[in-house]
Amino acid sequence: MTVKIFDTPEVQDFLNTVAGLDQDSGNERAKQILHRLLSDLYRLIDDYDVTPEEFWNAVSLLNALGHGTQFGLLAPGLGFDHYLDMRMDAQDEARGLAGGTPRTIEGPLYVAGAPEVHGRGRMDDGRDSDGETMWLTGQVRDTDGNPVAGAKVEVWHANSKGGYSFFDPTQSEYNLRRSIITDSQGRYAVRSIIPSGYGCPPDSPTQQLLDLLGRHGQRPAHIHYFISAPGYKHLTTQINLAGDPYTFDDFAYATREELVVPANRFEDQDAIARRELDGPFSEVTFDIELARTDDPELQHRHKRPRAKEDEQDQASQLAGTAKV
Ligand code: MBD
Ligand code: FE
Repeated sequence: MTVKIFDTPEVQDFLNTVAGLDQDSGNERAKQILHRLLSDLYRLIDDYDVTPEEFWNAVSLLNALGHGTQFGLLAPGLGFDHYLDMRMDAQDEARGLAGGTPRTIEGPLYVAGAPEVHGRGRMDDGRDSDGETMWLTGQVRDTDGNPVAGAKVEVWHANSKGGYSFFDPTQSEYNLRRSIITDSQGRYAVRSIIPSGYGCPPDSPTQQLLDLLGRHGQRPAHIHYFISAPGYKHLTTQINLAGDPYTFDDFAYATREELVVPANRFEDQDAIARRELDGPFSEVTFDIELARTDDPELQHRHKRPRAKEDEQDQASQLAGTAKV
C-alpha cells in the first residue's frame, strides 16, 4: 500500500532537527545544503515507495564506494565533473574570460610532485614493452598567438594497460607523469608511450551502478594536462586520441571536439633513425592557447584533495618557497 508522509508537519519538523537547524553550533552552509539534500532524498523515498531492502542495498553500495578511489571514479561517470566544467564555462563567459583552449575534467588520478623537466624530457621508465613510443609536442601561446615561455605544462597519462602510476603499484614512481617548463619559444616535447584507454574494474561498485544504468565504464586513450603561467588563466584539460572506439563515447564525458588529436604513426627507417629509435613511433601534437587574467585566484588550479598535494605544500613551505 502506498502512503505519502513527506508533507506532514512531523516529517518537516524531523528534517529540521536532523539537519541541526535548531542548533546554535555547526556550519550554516552545511546545514542548509544537508537540509536540502535530505529533503530531496526523503521525498524521493516517499514518491518512489523505496523499500527498506532497496534502501539498505544503496547503503551497501555507498559503503563499497568508500574504498579506494571508487567515489572519485563514479563522480565523472555520473557527469558531476563535466557538470562543474559546464558551470565554470558559463562563469568564464559571464566574466568575459572565455577563449583559449577549452577545459575538460581533471579526473581522480593526478599525483602532485612529478619530476620537472625544461623544454624536453622523457616520461616513461622504458619498462612497458607493449607501449609504442610517442613523441608528445606542442606550443603554449596566448590568445593573440604569442608564445608563452616558461609556462608549466603538467602531463599525466596511463600505460599500455590503462593503469596510472601510484594507483597501479606495478609501475615505478611518477612513471608517465612530468612537469614540463616551456622553452623560449613556448614549446614542450616529451618522449613517452601511447596510452591505452581506461576501463572501470568490472567487479567495482562503480561498474555495478553503471550496469544498472545499462552503461559501459570505458574511457578512450587520453592524456591529462594542467597548464599555468603568471598572468594567464590556469587550464585543466585533456586530449583524446582520435580513432579510439570510445573517443566520442567516454563514460566520463570529457571529450570535446577541439581536444581530439590524432597520433601520427611513422614507420619509415629515416624517420626512425632521425629520432634515434629502433622501431615505429607516433607523434602527437597539442598546441595550447591560454586566456589572460590578472586575477591571481584564476591563475592556479582550484583546491581539491589530491594525492601527495599536502606533502608538496608542506615541503615547499619548509623550503621557504612560494606555495603554488
Ligand atoms: C581516468 O583515467 C580518468 O581520467 C577519469 C576521469 C576516470 C577514470 C579514469
Ligand atoms: Fe585519465
